[in-house]
Amino acid sequence: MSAGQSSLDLRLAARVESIAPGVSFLRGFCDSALLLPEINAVAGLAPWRHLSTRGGGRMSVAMTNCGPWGWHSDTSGYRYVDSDPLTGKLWPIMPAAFRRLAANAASVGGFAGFEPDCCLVNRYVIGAKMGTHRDFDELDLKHPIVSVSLGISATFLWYGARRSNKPIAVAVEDGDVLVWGGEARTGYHAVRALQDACHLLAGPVRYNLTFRRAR
Ligand code: MD6
Ligand code: FE
Repeated sequence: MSAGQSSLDLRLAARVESIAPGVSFLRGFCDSALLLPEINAVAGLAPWRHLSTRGGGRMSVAMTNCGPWGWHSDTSGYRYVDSDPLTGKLWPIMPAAFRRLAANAASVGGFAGFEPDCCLVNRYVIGAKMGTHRDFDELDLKHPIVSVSLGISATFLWYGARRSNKPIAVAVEDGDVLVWGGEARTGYHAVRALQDACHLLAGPVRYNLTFRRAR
C-alpha cells in the first residue's frame, strides 16, 4: 500500500475491472435507490423526449439532461445547448449526488478532478437500443466520460477504435459504472436492444447517466 492509499481505495480497486485500455468497469459502485428520485425530479423539469437523428429517425431511447449543458440532436445534427429546446428553460441543476458520483467514479478510473458540466440521462424501455456511435462532440477530449447504469440490465458493446471490430460485450447491471478516457475516449460503442426484465424500483426500465465535460 503506497502512502495515502486507504483501505477504502483498495476495496474499491478490487472491484474495478479493465474492459480495454482506458475503459474501467466499476461493478456495483452506486445505489439506484438514491439516484432514481433525482432522475424523476430532473424529468419533472425537463421532460423525457425522443430526439431525432440527423437523418430524421426517431431514437428509441428517451432523453433529458441536467447541468449547465445538455446534449441535443435534431435534423441539423448533434450539439450541446445551454437551455432545453422543449421548454425554453435552462436545464435543471445537476444534483450534488450526481456530481459527487461522477467525480468519485472518474477518480477510481484514473481521472482525478473530473467536474462534469453535462449529465445526459437516457431512458430505455424493453426493446430500446443505442446504435454504434462514438462521443466526440465535446471541446476537450482529455476529460473522461462516466456512464452509470440503473434499473434493468443491458448488454453494452465496446468496439474500440474501429466500428468494424468484433465488440466486447459487457453486461451492465443496476449500480454499475463505466469510466473511459485517454486512448479509449473516442472508441465506438453501442447498447443492444433491452430484453424483458423488471427492476424492483425502476420497473421494466433502464436508466443511464452519461457525465461529460462539454466545454
Ligand atoms: C448507455 N452509453 O449506456 C449509452 N457513451 O445507455 C453511451 O453511449 C456511452 O456508456 C459514452 C461513454 C459511455 C457510455
Ligand atoms: Fe456514447
